[in-house]
Amino acid sequence: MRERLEALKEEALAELSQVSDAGQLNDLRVKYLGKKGALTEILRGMGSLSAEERPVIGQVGNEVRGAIEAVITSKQEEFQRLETERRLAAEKVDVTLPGRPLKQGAVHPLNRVIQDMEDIFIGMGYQIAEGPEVETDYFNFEALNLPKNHPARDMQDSFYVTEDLLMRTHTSPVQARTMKSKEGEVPIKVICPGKVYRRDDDDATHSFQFHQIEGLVVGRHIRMSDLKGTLLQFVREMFGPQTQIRLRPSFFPFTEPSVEVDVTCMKCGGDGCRVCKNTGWLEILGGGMVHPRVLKMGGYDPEEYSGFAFGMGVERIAMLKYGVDDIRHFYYNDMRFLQQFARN
Ligand code: 2U9
Repeated sequence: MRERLEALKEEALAELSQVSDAGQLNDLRVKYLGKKGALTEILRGMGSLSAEERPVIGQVGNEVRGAIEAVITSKQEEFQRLETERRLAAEKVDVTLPGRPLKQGAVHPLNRVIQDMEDIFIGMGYQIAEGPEVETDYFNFEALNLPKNHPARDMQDSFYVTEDLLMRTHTSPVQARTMKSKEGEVPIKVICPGKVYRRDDDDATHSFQFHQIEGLVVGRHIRMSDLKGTLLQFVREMFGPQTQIRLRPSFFPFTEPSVEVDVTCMKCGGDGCRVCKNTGWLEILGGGMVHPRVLKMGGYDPEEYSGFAFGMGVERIAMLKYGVDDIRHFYYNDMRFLQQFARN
């Protein structure tokens, strides 16, 4: 029996020395050391041994098992090491390679114009107010002196959500809400930037959705000259210190008197060109003294308080400032267009 065990050991070690992968190694473990393996098979014959021989052969059996196991373990470790080396080589990263360049984003030109305008008005002591884009009939029209039969309330001109709710057609309801929430306190100095909606066919100068910035000042002794000075300061910071303004009489339901405001053409400096249709002026603003009825509905006694308001379209100003000839460029998100506004 001892000879058979020694022979098994020699055979196993010889076979193990030829093994080239973990699968083969496991097969040999089963073959020699498994429950139904060759070693067990031989040791099963121990029953026929004498009491003296049994522990001796048992010892030899253990030595043979130990020798085979030792080789299997060391082979296993070797295969594991090779596998780790293989994986490390395969997954190697060259940290010295230059990185892939990340494209840097840029603020959208409309947001940039809004930010510039906000900065100018903040510099004059204004606060920024925002409000909902889905508005009630009351704040969008009624509180702004646009009564029920007013043509601007035509269903055809606005996006109605229900009979009483619509997409706001201007940012003026934000000022109306501001007055209500201030509960008669003065002064009010706010600008309201945001999206507005008109039911219109899109073309080069119209969009069903666009942006406005409107302003409202309410206090004691607020006069038309305050509006004029404010707007002059604004356009000089926005378009350059040589910019002039020109006020023409106009009409809005929420202001009385009302004005349309022209600025020196920023393309030709006032000499006359294609952009200003040879007038030297561009119309970019509207404004006026807040209508007494609007003050009253906002909770301010028009005998005691007065105010001015103004409004402008962000797209129009951005188009004039950057020489963009089609409003739709702002909404296509074409990188070739947007990239031109990146600050380097
Ligand atoms: C309240 C009181 C008065 C807001 C005003 C304008 C004149 C105006 C348009 C210019 C071009 C908007 O983008 S545009 O279509 N706006 O001319 N907006 S006064 O007057 C208000 C608003 C709210 C409570």
